[in-house]
Amino acid sequence: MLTRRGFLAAAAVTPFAFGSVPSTIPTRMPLKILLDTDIGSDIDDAVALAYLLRKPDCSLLGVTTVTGDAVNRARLAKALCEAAGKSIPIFPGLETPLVIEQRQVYAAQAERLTGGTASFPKGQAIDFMRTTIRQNPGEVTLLAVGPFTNIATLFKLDPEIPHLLKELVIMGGKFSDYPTPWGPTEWNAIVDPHATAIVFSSGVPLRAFGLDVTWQLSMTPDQVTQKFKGDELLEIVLDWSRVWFQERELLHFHDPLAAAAIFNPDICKYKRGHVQVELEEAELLGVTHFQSSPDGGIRAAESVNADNFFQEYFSVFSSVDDSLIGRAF
Ligand SMILES: [Ca+2]
Repeated sequence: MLTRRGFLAAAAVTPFAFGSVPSTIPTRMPLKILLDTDIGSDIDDAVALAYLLRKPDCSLLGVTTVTGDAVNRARLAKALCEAAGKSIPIFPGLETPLVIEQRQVYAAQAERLTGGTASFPKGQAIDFMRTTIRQNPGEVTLLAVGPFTNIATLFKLDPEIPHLLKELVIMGGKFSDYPTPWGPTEWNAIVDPHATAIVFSSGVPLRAFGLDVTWQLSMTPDQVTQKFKGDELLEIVLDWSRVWFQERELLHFHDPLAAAAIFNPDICKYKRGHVQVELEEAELLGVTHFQSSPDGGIRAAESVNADNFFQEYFSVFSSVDDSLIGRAF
């Protein structure tokens, strides 16, 4: 008979041998993640980072920031990492798009930060990503949830990187006609359209979560206030969300969906195809034209199970009221 001790030992060695194991035991080897983020503008980057920091089988190898005010974005990331008791390498990245003017200049949520100014390595974000991926060939998932300037620059600098990644997972683009307020455009894709084009044509194993799907996951300020209480990280995010809610009525879980789907891909259904990025028509720069194809290298989310997403997201925060988990908002 298998004793509890034997069960735990066996589960640790052969993690997939059992249908159900205690939640304190990782059910698989930690996944190696690099996060590239424009934390500090939309609040959802912080929501995603809190999840990654609490996810037991997430090995967060580092955080790079992108778009204007990159140092303040790094400060925000550092504040959450430190609150989680984790020492994560953080590098401010590129602040200017490859060709066009920067439209995302400030990290507004940095006004909520207290304490002194931290210092960060300067001009090393791309080298950091490159070195980390080369040291872990085939093992790193690069999660990009901001405009793609850093990623495109990395791919241009070292064209082998797309083939050394386990996967590039992005929040960006729009891949159906699902109604959203800005027509066919999506912010991450249009802020640096030339970078977006480089990423989609790189040949990297790419899973994309577009605005047409992420738009379907949202909470009101009251719901956020209710749900984000009881966990230190979520309470920090709740404080920062007040800056966001000064101008917006909802918190959409764009970036958290991409993060959660790394660990639980079945939250979404996907369609395979090719993406061509608009670089000709001035009004449509950065629009992502999706074409279905069974041999396409891009998997774009085409639907999301909201109940399953919220279940996965809040499951990592042990202090959140279980009775509220699994409700779609
Ligand atoms: Ca973002």
